[in-house]
Amino acid sequence: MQQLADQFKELDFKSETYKDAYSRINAIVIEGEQEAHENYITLAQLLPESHDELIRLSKMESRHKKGFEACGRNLQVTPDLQFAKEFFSGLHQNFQTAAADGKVVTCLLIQSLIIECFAIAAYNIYIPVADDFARKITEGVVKEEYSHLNFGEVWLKEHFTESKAELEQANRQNLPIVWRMLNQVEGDAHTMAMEKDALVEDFMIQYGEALSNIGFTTRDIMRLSAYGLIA
Ligand code: Y39
Ligand code: FE
Ligand code: FE
Ligand code: FE
Repeated sequence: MQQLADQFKELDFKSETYKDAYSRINAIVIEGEQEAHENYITLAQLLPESHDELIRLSKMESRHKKGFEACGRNLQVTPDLQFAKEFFSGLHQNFQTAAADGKVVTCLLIQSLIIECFAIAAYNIYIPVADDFARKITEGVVKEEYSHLNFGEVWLKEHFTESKAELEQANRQNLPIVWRMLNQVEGDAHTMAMEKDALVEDFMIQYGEALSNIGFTTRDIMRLSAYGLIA
């Protein structure tokens, strides 16, 4: 009943409650897009044969960032970028370490699978409850996120046999971090009419599909997904 009541409650985008939640969620998205931009530049260096395509993806990410900055300005919200940096620090650190070790499979799992699936889930859940300005921006962005996820899927599928062990290990290390991140923003997401259950469900569908496209069996996917639960 509470969910039904929430669903029909008008969202007041100008209220202090909404804007306070937005200052953190909007910052997370801006910081996420900035880090995604940097991550694709790093990946372009690690994968010379896909250099130009990855630079193209990195440029899309900076356009996404600009779009979401405009969404914040539109609501007269100042993004809490310090909060957002801390929010991403676990995945950021793991990506940096993997890149320094030349572990491209781990880098792709973190950015092109986990972070892209997180973005797709969040944007899909946000679109129906966004203000008109942000909805149009987010609709354009989410289409491109699917192409980023696709890059990771295609590369990892082509290198599945030799990547499998590293993918399992990177999944075990990073999936629990995503669960902790979701728990951290559950309250703010709720204020914006985005329910955690819906975010988790959408994330697991995207991530499970991606693992299946890469070559994992249903049995593997169940096992890999279970690491989210122990966060
Ligand atoms: O590839 C991308 O563009 C991803 C970086 C952007 C991350 C978006 C993270 C969204 C999480 C929002 C959490 C809301 C509950
Ligand atoms: Fe509620
Ligand atoms: Fe993006
Ligand atoms: Fe992306």
